[in-house]
Amino acid sequence: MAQQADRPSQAVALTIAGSDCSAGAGLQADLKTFDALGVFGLTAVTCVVAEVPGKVSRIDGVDPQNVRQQIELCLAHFPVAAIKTGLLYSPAVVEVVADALEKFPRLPLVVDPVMIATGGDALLQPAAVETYRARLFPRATLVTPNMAEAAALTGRPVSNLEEMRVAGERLAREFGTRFLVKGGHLRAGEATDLLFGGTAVAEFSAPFVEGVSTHGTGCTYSAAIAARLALGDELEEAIARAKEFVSRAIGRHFAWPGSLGEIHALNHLL
Ligand code: PXL
Repeated sequence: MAQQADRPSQAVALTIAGSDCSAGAGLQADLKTFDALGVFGLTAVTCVVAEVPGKVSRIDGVDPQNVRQQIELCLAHFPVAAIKTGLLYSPAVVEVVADALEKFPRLPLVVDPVMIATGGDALLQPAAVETYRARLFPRATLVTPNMAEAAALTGRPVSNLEEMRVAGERLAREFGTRFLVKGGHLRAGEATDLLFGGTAVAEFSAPFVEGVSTHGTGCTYSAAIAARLALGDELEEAIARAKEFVSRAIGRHFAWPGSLGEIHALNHLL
């Protein structure tokens, strides 16, 4: 059926994530990213975080049964073409996410295993890591740990490209899933990420931008990958375009004078 010009159709993506009141990370970053990439974003809220960049002051979980219903309603009523998960907060939420997705085994799923805020505050209940391993990693299309998360998942230090390689290969093998280990600033002037679990390791690099508070970079990156998957990209193409998008969002970040120094936010506007 032809679309009417005044009723355009749009690809739909769902983020299952926490709320960041400062709106640089969490589901707010995901929605801004979906918008910027031309994808209609749905949200299932897992927890509400009172925070500003560098300081988490409180987290309250949403009832897991409510999270389940948010996901089930979204999936029953919208043509969701890709999903990303961000902060899932507790083992019970990880369980209901895995349960709710069982009926949709082919839906592309990007799992950003958010554990710790950029400023160092804990976000995920530690017991949830086991649930991720048992229920969500094997189901994921792609898992996107940063170096700290890759270290937590393997129990070994991950602080250079060689250690990223060892960790990524091990994780991809253990779960039979693609893993994108995000390197941040390792090589002079470059931010390099490595993708495992395919026929060869793929590398994604972009210029490193100095001196920017990068709160929300991981959220934005995984949301952009999910958006591009919803638009029909193959995985490596989706990652390459998402990397470009994040780099631009960092490069053209906003800055405001604040009482404790300058405050920054990624710029998701095209
Ligand atoms: O950037 C990680 C992250 C993810 N999700 C929520 C957050 C944060 C960071 O602070 O608050 C809700």
